[in-house]
Amino acid sequence: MSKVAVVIPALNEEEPITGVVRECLATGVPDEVIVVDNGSTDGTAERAHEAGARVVTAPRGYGRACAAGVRAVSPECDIIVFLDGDGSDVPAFMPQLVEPIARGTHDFVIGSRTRGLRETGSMNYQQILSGRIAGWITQLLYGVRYTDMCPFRAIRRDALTKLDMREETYGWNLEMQMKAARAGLRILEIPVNHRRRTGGESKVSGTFRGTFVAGTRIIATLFRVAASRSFV
Ligand SMILES: Nc1nc2c(ncn2[C@@H]2O[C@H](COP(=O)(O)OP(=O)(O)OP(=O)(O)O)[C@@H](O)[C@H]2O)c(=O)[nH]1
Ligand SMILES: [Mg+2]
Repeated sequence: MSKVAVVIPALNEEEPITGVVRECLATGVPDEVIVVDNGSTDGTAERAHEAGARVVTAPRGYGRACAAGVRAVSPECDIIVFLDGDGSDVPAFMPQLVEPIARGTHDFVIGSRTRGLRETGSMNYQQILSGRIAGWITQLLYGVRYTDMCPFRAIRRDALTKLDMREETYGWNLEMQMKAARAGLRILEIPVNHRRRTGGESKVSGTFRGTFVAGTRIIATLFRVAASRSFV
């Protein structure tokens, strides 16, 4: 029987985090939910803990938070699910993400928000387009086409370890997709619904600075991973 850990990076998400953790637990899928907080100045950590999550801390940065969450996963968990802490991902899709891995047919199952139902305003034009372009590039490079850089995803823990993830900020998601494709993992993309964040403030797509910083980081990741010779 597979055991599942959920890792949620969260920075100043005191409003949405309670609902996110509760919705994850309500699916009955996770054996543990880990919220990774790095220097939130609000009640994110307390709320997450009250809702039933284990809270760990990490230095600032989306990728660093995800990596710290992975390190904190209990040894018995063999599947790791990632999703954002802002309430925009819909945890009810977790069984569909996890099942192909638990059944042994796939190693990496990623949601696609562009193929699912999207609440109006939940994704902007740049996010939709950049996910498509990244998918065309991975198809050219590795023969795997994604339609989104969706943060909601599940992966076999031992497969993730072999990917040797390095990205410390917003390139983390794309790095995982590229390395999973390059490593020949058995990959499945499924449509997932997407909502607007359920409270709090945008750190990335909702601000010009956030979009610029994340976009730059994502493009740098694309070149770095594509140019690297490692085949893990
Ligand atoms: N731990 C941690 N979490 C982060 C960091 N930056 C962003 N996050 C979390 O990563 C997720 C994605 O950030 P968002 O601000 O929602 O970015 P977005 O989805 O592009 O923008 P929205 O339109 O607001 O949803 C959220 O759960 C954030 O709390 C960080 O430096 N550390
Ligand atoms: Mg968001």
